[in-house]
Amino acid sequence: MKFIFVIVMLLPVLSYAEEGVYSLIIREHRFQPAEIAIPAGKKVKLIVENQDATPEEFESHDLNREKVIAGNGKATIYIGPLKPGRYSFEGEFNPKTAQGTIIAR
Ligand SMILES: [Cu+2]
Repeated sequence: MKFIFVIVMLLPVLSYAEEGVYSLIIREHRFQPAEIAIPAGKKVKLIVENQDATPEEFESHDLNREKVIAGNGKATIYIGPLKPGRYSFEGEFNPKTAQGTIIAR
């Protein structure tokens, strides 16, 4: 009985992991990693953690996304489903250094 209870409790966690969650860090006005590979044709969740003290804006014309992330803050951005290809994004407040690419394949 206890064993079944544990499995039921784990189910939401397992399905959450299957959804496809990707982490992106902003540090010293750069994205880490600068390239993220995701599966094409699937909706994915991108969690962006800004470790800088200043705000940054995740901006992507390719992905049609724009979101301000407070200094030392976090934001969740849903992307996709995407066709295979490369999709660039940048930190609009620091575009000289904050550049990245999503690769859907
Ligand atoms: Cu913008």
